Order: sequence, then structure tokens, then C-alpha cells
Amino acid sequence: LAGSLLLGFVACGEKKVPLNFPKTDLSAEAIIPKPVKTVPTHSAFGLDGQTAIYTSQTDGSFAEVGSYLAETIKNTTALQLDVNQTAEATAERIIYINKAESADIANAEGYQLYITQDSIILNASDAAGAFRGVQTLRQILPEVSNDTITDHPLWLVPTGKIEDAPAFGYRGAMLDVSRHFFSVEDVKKYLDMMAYYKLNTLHLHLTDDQGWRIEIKKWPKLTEVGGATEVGGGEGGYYTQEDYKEIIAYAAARHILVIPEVDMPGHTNAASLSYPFLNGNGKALKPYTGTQVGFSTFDTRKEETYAFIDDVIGEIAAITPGPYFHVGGDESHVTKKKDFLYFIERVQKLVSKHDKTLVGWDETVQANIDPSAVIQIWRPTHTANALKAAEKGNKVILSPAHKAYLDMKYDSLSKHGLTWAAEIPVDSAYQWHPETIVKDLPRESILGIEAPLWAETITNISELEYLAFPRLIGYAELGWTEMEQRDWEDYRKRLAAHTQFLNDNNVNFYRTKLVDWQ
Ligand code: TNX
Repeated sequence: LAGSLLLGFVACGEKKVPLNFPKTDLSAEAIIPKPVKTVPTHSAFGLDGQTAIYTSQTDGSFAEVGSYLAETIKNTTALQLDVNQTAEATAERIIYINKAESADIANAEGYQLYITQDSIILNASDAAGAFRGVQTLRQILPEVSNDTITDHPLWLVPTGKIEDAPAFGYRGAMLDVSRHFFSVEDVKKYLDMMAYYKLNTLHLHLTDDQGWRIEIKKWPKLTEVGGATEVGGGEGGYYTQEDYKEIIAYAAARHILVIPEVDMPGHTNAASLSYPFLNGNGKALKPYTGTQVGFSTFDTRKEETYAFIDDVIGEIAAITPGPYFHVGGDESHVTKKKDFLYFIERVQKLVSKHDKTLVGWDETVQANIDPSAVIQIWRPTHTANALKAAEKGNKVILSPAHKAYLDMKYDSLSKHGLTWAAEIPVDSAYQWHPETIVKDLPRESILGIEAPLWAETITNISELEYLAFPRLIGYAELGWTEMEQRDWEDYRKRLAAHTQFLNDNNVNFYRTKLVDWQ
């Protein structure tokens, strides 16, 4: 904020006095993900206690975005701005959050931001777009006020115009709460960070060999028995249905969709331990606290198995407002191929019965699934499954393990993480293209990307954050910003400018030497 001075006005007592704003450059702001278009006009909007927020009030959802903005402004500046309260005439400066025609802003997550000395106008056709635009505003609102321009502090927002919309409609993160359990508070903190970087989907991996983490009222032993273990022998834990609803509501307030996953027919030791009739591997059951995969399976030829799954999907679907239900389907190494295909087809019917769209790991594309089902690609060596999905009309989510797995170590010195797919330093995590990573996969087949965080090697939120940050921030940009607009050198400089935000929010991030942290 140096250079020549620009004239603005601020009320001081009764009369307006001219202000000298420092020259700003909106296009030089460290916004992540990088917006589609930014046009700077080099002056400033001086945010202070006389600023008020007004929103469209057609259905309440824009007003909620306004309140969220006020809340976050209060957190950084301690200013308490009125939302839809002060008479418009008495507010000195105004932030408008307007509902635009969808003809003007076609993407529901798109937004336009017009910042002048007197007002900030945020336009979006949907509250989701307004919410994304608010994140941009948060990122360009300085942490520190300017106290020399007038008789009270002003937080100077650079003026100009931003037009923005995401490249992909699905920008996700997955948390494995099975291998180690993470509390509702931990998940909320992760959701807050996801929101800041405009991610829009949280995939919860709720069940695995080492633990079952979601209350099912008809089958209470799932959590009593199956919830009591985790990797390394810790006490485990689980979400009650009320806890789960709390996560969903918290996510929804951030315009983030939650996708529950019940992984089957493999990865089911905890379920079979709770109800042994489910077990199909013929071996004696015992709690599993190791990190091997691929040894468990449901009995796919028993009707009771499907009655059980019907109940499980039914109870979870009833408290999940989003359209998707993830059935896992990965690494069922001890399920015979024909049994696996039969199983996925039966489960597809149950997912449809409960009005959800099936999501499955890439193995499930081999089965006869609905064309609406979504395939999550995880093995970079199995791109044939991605092409097969496209051919069948199924959309794909890209989570190539060697690039997008948050549980991979950064490098040989990493404190946590695995290495089976790769070591993924921060530059490598950023330098790939969802658009082209699977050769010949048509763009229309790509729903978006997701960064899974498997939890074998992490036991608490601080370790979780060590693996997730800063890589998750890069994935957020890969999902939002088109390929032509992405550049590692430019990105690493913007990322460095997020040091204070991460510190202020007590996020434990890996201070890679590839970024000049501030
Ligand atoms: C493979 S990726 C798995 C998980 C493990 C992960 C560890 C996938 C669909 N299955 O069960 O946790 O590797 O990186």
C-alpha cells in the first residue's frame, strides 16, 4: 500500500472531509483460489464501525451470508457491523450482498465483486456464490488497520472489480475418521478452513476395519463394539446421529455438502466384529488395530446382509440432505469378483431406494451401476476405470493418490504419512492438471477433484493439519482456477501471504522450504 495518494471522503462529525488513501492494487492481492478476472482501480474502501451490511432478503439465505460476513469481520477487526439493520441513510459506507439474475451469473457458486470508495457490491445468483464471494472479501480485508488517515482506524480494502466462478463444481476433501477418530470440534475446524478456500464438499469416511463411527439405532453394537477400536489400540469413538447432524448443519452454513461413506464389502472388520453374521471371509473375528487393508469382506450371498445394509443406508440417508451416498467398494481383495459385482449391484438398488446417488471408489465402475452414479478415481495406474466410467456416462471425481492424497509424506523427513503412492512435496501437489491427468478423459466427465486424508498415521487435529496444510490449499485452487491461470511461482508467493491467517487460526501447517513463509 505505498505510492501515490488518492482522494476519498469520510464523515467526521457532521461534515465530510477528504481522505488520502494510499494507492492499492487489487490484482496483486494474494487471493487463493485465484479469481477468474480482477480489474484494479487503485483506491480503497475504508471499512470502519460506520459500515453496514445489507443483503437481499428474498429467502433468508443471503441474510445468513451477511451475518457470516459480519462474524468474520468481527473476528479480525473487532468491529460489530449491523446486518440489515441501520437505516440505509445513516450508514456511512455499505456492503451490499445482492441476489442477481441467474441469467447474469450463471454459475451458482459464481459472484461479482465491485469495490469502490463508497461501497462494496457483491452479486451472486445463489447464496452459495455470495458465500464464495465473501471468502474473497475476507482475503482482501487486511488484518491490520490504518490508523493515520482519519481520527479512527480504517481497514483498507483495495478497490476494483472481480468476476469469478469455479472451474469444477465438485471441490472436495475427505476425512478418514475410522482409522483414528476425530471429534465434531475437529471436523468443524477443518470445515472452517475448507470454507475459506472455497472447497464445497466434505466426504466422511465413516467406517473401516478399525472402527465404525456413526450411530445406527437399529444396530447399536456397531458403535458399542465396532466404535471402540482404532489404529494403535486407542479408544476410538463415534458420532451420534445428533453429532452427525451438527456437522451437516455446520457444513451447510458454509455451503459445503457432506457425503457419508460406509465402505463395503471390504474394509468391514469393525462391522462384522459387531454382528458376526455379516462376515464373509471365513476367519475368526477379532478387533483390528493395525494398518493392513484388503482382508475383510461381508458375506455377499446372505439376504440378512442386505437387510442390514438397507437399515444402515436408510438411517444415514434420512439425516443426510445431500444427494450422495458413498458405498466405498475399494480393495475388496478377499471378495470373489463375481460376488463383488453382485454385491455392488444389490447395494446400488438400496442406495436408489433411499433416494440417493451412489458414489464408489473406481473398482465399482466394473459393476452394473446407474449412469447417475459417480466414480472416484484413486489409482493412477487404473485410468482404464476412469475411461470406462466416461464411456458408461458416469461422472468421475479425481483423487489420484500420487498427487492428491493428503496422507502421503511430503518428503523423507515428514513426521507423519505413508509413501506407497509417492512422496508429495507442496509443489508436486500443486503441479498437475485435473483437466489432463487421465489421458483422453473428456472434460464433461469430470465432476471435480477431492483430496482424501487417510488417518492411519495421524492421531489428533494437529497431526491432521500437518498433513493437510498447506497442500489442501493448493487442491482448492486446482478445483477452482482453470489450468491456464495456474502457475506455481505465482501460487507460492500468494501462499506465503497466508502465513498470518494460518497462524491466527492456530493451524499447524508444514513449513516447507519451497515457500517463503512470512
Ligand atoms: C488405500 S485409497 C485405501 C485406504 C488406505 C489408503 C492409505 C483407498 C480407496 N483405499 O484404505 O487408507 O490407501 O493411503
